[in-house]
Amino acid sequence: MTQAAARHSLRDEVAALLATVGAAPDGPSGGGRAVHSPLTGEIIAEIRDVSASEASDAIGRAHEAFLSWRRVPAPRRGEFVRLLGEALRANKDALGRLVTIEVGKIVSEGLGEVQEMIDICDFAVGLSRQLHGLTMGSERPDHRLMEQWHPAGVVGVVSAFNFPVAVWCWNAALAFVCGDAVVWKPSEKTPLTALAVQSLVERVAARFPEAPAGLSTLLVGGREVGEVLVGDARVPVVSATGSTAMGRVVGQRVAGRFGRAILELGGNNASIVCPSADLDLALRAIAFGAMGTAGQRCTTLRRLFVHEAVYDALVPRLTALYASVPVGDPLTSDSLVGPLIDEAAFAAMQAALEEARAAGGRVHGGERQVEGVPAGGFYVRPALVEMPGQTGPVRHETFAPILYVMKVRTLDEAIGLQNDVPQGLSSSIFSTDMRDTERFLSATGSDCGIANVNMGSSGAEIGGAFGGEKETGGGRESGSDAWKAYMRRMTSAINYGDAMPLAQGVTFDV
Ligand code: UN1
Repeated sequence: MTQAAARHSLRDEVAALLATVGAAPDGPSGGGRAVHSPLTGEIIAEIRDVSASEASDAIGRAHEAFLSWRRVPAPRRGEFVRLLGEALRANKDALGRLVTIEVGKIVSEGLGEVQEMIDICDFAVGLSRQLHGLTMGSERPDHRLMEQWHPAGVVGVVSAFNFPVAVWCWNAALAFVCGDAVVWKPSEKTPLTALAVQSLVERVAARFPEAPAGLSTLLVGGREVGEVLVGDARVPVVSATGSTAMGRVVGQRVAGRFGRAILELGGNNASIVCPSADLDLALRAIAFGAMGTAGQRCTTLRRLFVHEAVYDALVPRLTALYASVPVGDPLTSDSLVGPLIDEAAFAAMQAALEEARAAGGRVHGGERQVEGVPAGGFYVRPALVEMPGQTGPVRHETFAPILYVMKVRTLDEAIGLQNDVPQGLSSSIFSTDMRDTERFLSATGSDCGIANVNMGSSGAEIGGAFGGEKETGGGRESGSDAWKAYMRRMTSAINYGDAMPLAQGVTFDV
């Protein structure tokens, strides 16, 4: 096939996939935003941005939708999410393939992302019958003290390119069962998967009598559109995923109007390998954690602390894996590492590697790969960098497959180094000694939102709360009781007696 023919077919395939999920190709098309596939760099669609005033109008409609959706019983809202999960199941292959083409993930990870959406829908369906509050014993006679959770309002979701649809679904599935409307601003780099999902939601909503127009809204656009969403007081909850720089702006803006921000920002995730570790297992977990999704997960493993007793047994094997891992077209089944999202990501990776070299790092891999990969994409060999210490680029998140490896002498030293960065998302330990693992999970261990044992830092299940501390932003999404952030809590004291005793023994006899 000639290159021109190949180019033509990728664009055609995207149009066909969008049609499969019912997204009208003439939706917001014909506009000025060119969407590129990282596979080849080619333009796969052009779509139109919404204007700031269109965004504001859409928020108004979402607010109206909330006013009626909040009256629909929660289990019935759960039924809506169940149907969304069914639609996702039916369209898993098409949507997963679209994720691969728009983001560059390998096929298995594209499908995994859709599975994550299905999983959170299932979770939310169950949750729709468990939006429970507490009843507390009152200190006053003939009184009851209780709390209820009520829908919060419009939830704004700002999502990143690397999980273009799953992270929306973490937020949206919970928000829908919680009685909220959702307004979504996806990454500028990945509007097509968002269009596809929006189309599925609209199809479900069209068959669901209680679903009001405006329950789920997609706002394709750039920074101005995001600013409208973040600044609008009709949006009480803003859930934003992306860089720490973005989160710092969003968090302050939302706090300035007393809204609630759920922030899921940069990670600089670490694993510790102890002397007792199962090295075969550790090797596989580290490989997926550091190289999976071409190092473009917020949970990607970026720092590895290896005890000196096992350093020479582990690191040469890891280096050999790095040299042999298949990099290439993510649509083919033998690739494990697809392309970076764009040229800027490649440039940032090269700059970080330069910095690492200047700081005394020994770099294995990291160069652009052009042989055996589609032309036009930014395919790189994953880089493993043996560092003399935790300096320079090791302290930052570079969204690329770079693993910094450092030798440590004790677990205390490893935990200290692990925690001594501004970010606090995910972490893990490899050890078969329960004293190591319990210490790692204790209050004096990992300071991250996620701390795993004998597994990597990435690939969390939806059942747990997801998020991290410090510059990661402190928000929690997905499972456990993360739903509470999408509701408002009402505390009520009820006096069913004849007297009117005051709390704290206060007297006020009028
Ligand atoms: C992200 O990269 O923003 O834990 C989300 C994981 C995935 C989600 C990552 N379940 O790696």
